[in-house]
Amino acid sequence: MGSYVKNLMAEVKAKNPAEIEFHQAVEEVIESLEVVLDRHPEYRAAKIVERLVEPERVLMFRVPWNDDQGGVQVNRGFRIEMNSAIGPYKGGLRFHPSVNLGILKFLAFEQVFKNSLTTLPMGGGKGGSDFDPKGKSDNEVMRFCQSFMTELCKHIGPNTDVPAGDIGVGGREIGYLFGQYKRIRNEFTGVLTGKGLNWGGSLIRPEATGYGAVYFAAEMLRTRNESLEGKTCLVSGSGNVAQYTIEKIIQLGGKVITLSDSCGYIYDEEGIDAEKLEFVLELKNIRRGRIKEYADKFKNAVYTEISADLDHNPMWDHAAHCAFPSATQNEINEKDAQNLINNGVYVVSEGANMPTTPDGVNLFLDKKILYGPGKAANAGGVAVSGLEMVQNSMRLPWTREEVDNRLHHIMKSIHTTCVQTAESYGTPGNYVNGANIGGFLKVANAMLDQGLV
Ligand code: NDP
Ligand code: 2IT
Repeated sequence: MGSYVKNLMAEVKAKNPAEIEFHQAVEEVIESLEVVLDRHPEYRAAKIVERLVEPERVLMFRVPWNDDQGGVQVNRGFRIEMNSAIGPYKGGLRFHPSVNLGILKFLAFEQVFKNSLTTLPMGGGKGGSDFDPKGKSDNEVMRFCQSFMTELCKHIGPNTDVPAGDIGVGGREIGYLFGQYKRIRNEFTGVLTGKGLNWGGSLIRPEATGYGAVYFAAEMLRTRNESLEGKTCLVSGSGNVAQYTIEKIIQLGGKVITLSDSCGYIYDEEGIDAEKLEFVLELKNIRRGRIKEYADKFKNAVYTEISADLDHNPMWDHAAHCAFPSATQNEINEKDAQNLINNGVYVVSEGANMPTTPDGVNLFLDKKILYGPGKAANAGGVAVSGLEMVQNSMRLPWTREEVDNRLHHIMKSIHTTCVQTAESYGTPGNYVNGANIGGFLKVANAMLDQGLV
């Protein structure tokens, strides 16, 4: 680590104590950027990086709501408006008990670079709450969303800040949030993405992150004249991203043998076929059940609880070619990364945000496997959100084929940017540098153009 990175990291840590995920995300990016700053002293002089690590605005608010027993509940709401150099703030909302300022700042920071890579004009933001939708009734979720939006609606708008879904926020939550925004502001606009199809949503948005992560893996494989046909894949999570990752892998001739949730994972040696995936969609999206039920239904599958005491996750310890981490941050540590490599995995495409710890990432880079970091590999979701904004502006919906073709084209273009940028900065094949530098350049140049703001 050079002295510039060291000093900057010391400052970021001193100013933002205890925000460990934010420190991790910043350190990874600025390690990639040192070489860029050496080539471009104008970025250093304008303190572009120092400005990038400081959110333009942080909103934090009380969210009171009534539970079904009439009791009072209080949660905390957030929106981080990180950077608007190339477009309105854009990024998801996460509802999960682990949510705090540091986690949302890491996500908002990564979003800035990811959105820049999509080629669409979107700035970066992220928000959410420590509210846990698990075990809540639909009415409780609705009352929470209405209270959350009652404050948030003062700060967002289709040309200002456009939230979407993330962990714990899917179609149901976006519906309640949109309804309350419309009621208070008295306007029907594209203020959120991931909307229902008959009220402004885009076809393929639910599928987009998973499909995109698989398209990105296919592009990485193509650099070695290979495809996903016949490849065995490990997928973690069982939510939105995992579900459509599996669908696309099946379509492209691969086989998926794992799925998980925060309690445990299932291993299905025969592979999760379209019919079994149908069961998972119903289990997770309608009944909101646990993945354990998969092994109760399909007897050949084995369920294993994941204990927090273990120093590794046993689901990453199965023979396979590809891994698609699609649950949450830091779900692959160094030992997991070593297990993956020992088991023959040589393609990792990150559907989740920052799912691999820094030691794990370094191992993937040392071993020169095809490693697609989240900023690049999972950008398909926000890219189709951008396409939803385009359709809302035109008041004209596109067909499935139109959106899917555009998504595919965007993922290929992100892949090309990563490959070419990594090469021109002296680290061929390093998608981490490719994504960080590629995403940075566009934002940095826009910031220079717009003066000291
Ligand atoms: P969902 O809420 O639909 O699903 C999340 C899945 O991950 C669930 O299976 C959940 O299990 C599991 N999970 C969540 N937190 C943890 C945890 N702390 N430990 C273990 N398992 C956990 O979310 P998404 O599928 O939308 O998001 C998954 C990942 O993809 C996140 O990292 C998100 O930031 C990222 N992402 C999402 C995009 C989108 O468009 N939705 C776009 C780009 C990235 P359980 O049900 O037990 O909580
Ligand atoms: O992490 C992400 O890119 C998302 N959760 C999607 C954001 C969006 O605005 O669609």
